[in-house]
Amino acid sequence: MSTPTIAINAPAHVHHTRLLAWVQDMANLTQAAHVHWCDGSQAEYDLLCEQMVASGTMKRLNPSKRPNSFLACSDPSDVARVEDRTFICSDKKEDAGPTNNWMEPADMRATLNPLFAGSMVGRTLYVVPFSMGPLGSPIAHIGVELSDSAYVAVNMRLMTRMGTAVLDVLGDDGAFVPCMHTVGAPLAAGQTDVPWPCNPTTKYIVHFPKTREIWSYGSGYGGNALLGKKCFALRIASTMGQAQGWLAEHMLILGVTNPQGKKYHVAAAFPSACGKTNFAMLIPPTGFEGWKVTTIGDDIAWIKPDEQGRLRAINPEAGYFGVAPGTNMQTNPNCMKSLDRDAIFTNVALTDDGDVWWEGMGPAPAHAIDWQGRDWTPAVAAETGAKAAHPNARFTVAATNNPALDEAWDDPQGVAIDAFIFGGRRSTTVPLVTEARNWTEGVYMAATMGSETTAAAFGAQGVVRRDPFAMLPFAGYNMSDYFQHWLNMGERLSNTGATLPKIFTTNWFRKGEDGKFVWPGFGENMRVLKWMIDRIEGNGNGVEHMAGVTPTYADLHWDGLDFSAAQFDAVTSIDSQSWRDELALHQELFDKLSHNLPPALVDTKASWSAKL
Ligand code: O2Y
Ligand code: MN
Repeated sequence: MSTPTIAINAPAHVHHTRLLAWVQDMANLTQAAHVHWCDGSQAEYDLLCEQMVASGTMKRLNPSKRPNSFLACSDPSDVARVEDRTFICSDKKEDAGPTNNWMEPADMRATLNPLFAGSMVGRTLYVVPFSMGPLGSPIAHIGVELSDSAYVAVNMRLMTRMGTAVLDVLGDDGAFVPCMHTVGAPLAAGQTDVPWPCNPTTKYIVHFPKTREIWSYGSGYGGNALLGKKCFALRIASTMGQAQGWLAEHMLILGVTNPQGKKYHVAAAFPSACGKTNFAMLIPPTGFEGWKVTTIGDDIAWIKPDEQGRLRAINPEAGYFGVAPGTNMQTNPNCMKSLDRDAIFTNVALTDDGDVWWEGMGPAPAHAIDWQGRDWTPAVAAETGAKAAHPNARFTVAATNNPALDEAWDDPQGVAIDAFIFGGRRSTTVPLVTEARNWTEGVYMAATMGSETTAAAFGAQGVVRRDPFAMLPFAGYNMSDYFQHWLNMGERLSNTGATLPKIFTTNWFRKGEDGKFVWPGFGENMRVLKWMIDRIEGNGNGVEHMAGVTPTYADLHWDGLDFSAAQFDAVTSIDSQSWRDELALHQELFDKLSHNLPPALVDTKASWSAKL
């Protein structure tokens, strides 16, 4: 049965035949009531926010406390990325690998087509053209998201370069990644909408790497719906990087300038809950007068070799979608200042004076409305454990609000990377910082990095969950092939004679016998960063051990911090039995990833083992 043709209202200046045909096909498939092409203007943003305030999706916060800011609260069934509903539909199952959900592409299309058919009845389809990376940058790529969520449209304006200028760069025939999104909640005639439409039972986040398409059904939240972020910038982009010889990584990028004015750039991968945004916005502590840390990106890096073989990185995003709980003026002052205005908060609490609050922000208000719209008081919380904010509550804010934004954050050429850092969360075994002796050893360290689970997240506390390169949920192809791609990149670049970035691992989370963290973390991580720079400059010392090079107490700069040699030993010592156990766990990972596992990694493990 044929469906009515929907008027797509394309702007007169759009002559991109494939884009127009795709928008027409998708409008017909979803039977959207209206089609709106986003121009990315402030006026459009303001209007969409006003409409969402009127419909109950968002509340405007008190303008005298937090100008031009809003609170959205999601359906309780729609609060985080859904990894078990995320699929990589490569032609062959082994190309998705054992760490991804897979379905045969034709079967997945047969599943999705009836779900998307009529899915936007009664809703507006927003056409959201966006650039991941500075407009026109040789490292950037373009996507177009079609979504029936105004919340997605306004968040995409904060998180990406979005609107008419992107269509201009796309021209009549430019390449774009089609990103199809519906909340999966069509509105029948006369049916009243809910504040957060979504499909409470059916969700699919689907990637087709061969055709570079994304299809997302049923969720309006975060990484499930803002398709430029994890879906495009990591899963699809990692497959593009593999094919084209570049890297799409789950990494922050920061600049660090020493008192002499020399600047370095570091890209760092940390799994969730390891302080990634805090590190990206670090403020050098007492004892580091004259040092400056600036943010290029807080979550994702696209890294391509330039003509000299140097790796140059851009942040493909233009904003931050950070975790609110735990963010405060001590843990991350730059982030808090970024949120003073022009922010969208999702699933935090609303205070009686029209501001926001979350656990770990500062003193609790006497009363608030929690993220589910219920009364919340500290007494209720003490009695029932009720949280005012959801633990995965988020803020969305443009990067330009960050007082520590790097002057090169929008440079189309990107910044030259001097070092990669891979960090895990381990209470034992892994030292505060270790430098890899060569690229292959660095790839091994990154491939085997792990974090201890927290009870809230995974049911069992203290179990080490391997998260290679912090990419476990984000690699768009087989993880062993991804390791090989990193090894190939290293070989290719060293063949050009270029100096490869150094590779380090960090672990800020070693605990003492009292069960408390020993390393103070936050701004004090600057001491570790300085040691890395000393090593890059060839004037930093360290001791070699079975797993790389780690500084001695004397090798770090201690001005301004009272930290004893015994405490330092507690965060850097190598315990042979713990490392034997650790290497046995690496073997478990390698057994799981045995298909195409690079032999160079097996050899590195053997060489570490032989040194024990
Ligand atoms: O739960 C979500 O949808 C967001 S997950 C996220 C958001 C920003 C940065 N990183 C992440 C992540 O899971 O790594
Ligand atoms: Mn992330």
